[in-house]
Amino acid sequence: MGLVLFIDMDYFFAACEELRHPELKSKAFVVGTSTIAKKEKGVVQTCNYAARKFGIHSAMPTAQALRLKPDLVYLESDDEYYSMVSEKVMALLKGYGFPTEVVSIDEAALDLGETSYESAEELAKRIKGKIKKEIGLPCTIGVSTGKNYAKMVCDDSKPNGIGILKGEEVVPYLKDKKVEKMLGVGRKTAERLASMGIEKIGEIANADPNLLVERLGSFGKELYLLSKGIDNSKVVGSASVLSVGRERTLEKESRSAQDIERMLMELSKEVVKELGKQGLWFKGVSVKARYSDFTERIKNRKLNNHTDSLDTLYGTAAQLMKELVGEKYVRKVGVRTYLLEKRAGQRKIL
Ligand code: TTP
Ligand code: MG
Repeated sequence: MGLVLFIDMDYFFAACEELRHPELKSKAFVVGTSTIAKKEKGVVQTCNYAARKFGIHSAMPTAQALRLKPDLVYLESDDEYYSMVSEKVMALLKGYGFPTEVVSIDEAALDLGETSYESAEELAKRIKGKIKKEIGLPCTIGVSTGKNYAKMVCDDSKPNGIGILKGEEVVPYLKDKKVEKMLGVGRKTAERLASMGIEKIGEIANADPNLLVERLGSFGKELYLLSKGIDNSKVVGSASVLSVGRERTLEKESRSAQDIERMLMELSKEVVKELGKQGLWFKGVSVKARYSDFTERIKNRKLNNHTDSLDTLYGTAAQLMKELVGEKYVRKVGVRTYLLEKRAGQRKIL
């Protein structure tokens, strides 16, 4: 049986804070994006379990959290630090050698391939132990026949747990769950389903698949299959190469858009060719200008989707470069792609 292991760090930002401030462990505290002076204006990003006991949770206005627990400790979010800890966790996970998808800052999915539930559970225990020992953080792991199911059983096993959901248990397990529990079902989809009289996942399984497609497009089909225990989602292993780029000195220093754009096209073509060779596509574009006084400036843009299109790369690079070309003469230009992923085929739906 092909199995997926899904891991989600427990109360992640707050756990990172406890790691560097152990004295916080005994106190109820929240992490939020506002400064301490304006804490009442923001929302809670996350909080430790001591605060959760008072009903405080992610996305709650901080002002409300303070009403529930007046002596609540407030910490301002430190994204850079959490990203650094996240990178350590992800590197540890990738070290096991399975295709590994970094799903978010504190979640990842590992494609274990054909294996038994016993070996998967054994592995889950080892991973959990290693993250605790080497990084010092708690996590929860779910194992099932697909990414969606593994994530759901992971959520249900929180905190500090391991949950195994076997293939034959999936359908009964889903039956009475709210549709929102399914990955990708947000408020809008939930509302559309509600208008069809569907609130539980088991009701999706009994609905007319054609009607689901009519109302929800191809996601309707996917949901229908998921509700029947068929999870076609793939674990998309992230690329080991972090970026692919090219840079080159202009024949003559220039501030003419035409000269620079010609070079951008040349570089973009080379980058797309290299990406093609490695079977990658990109979501981030970055350009660099080095000026005649040897100073440099870089501009980045994140696209909405991954792509391998030369037009998109060149078009984005040219737009970004416009912001860098002005008074100063440019000597050298660079085009770089990042947020790379192995190119996926069309998402497979039966
Ligand atoms: P989650 O994994 O959803 O939450 P968590 O790790 O804090 O708690 P749990 O033990 O239930 O997994 O999110 C990961 C981090 O993302 C979380 O620590 C803070 C951040 N986050 C926000 O900034 N805003 C939000 O609304 C949520 C839900 C999370
Ligand atoms: Mg988490």
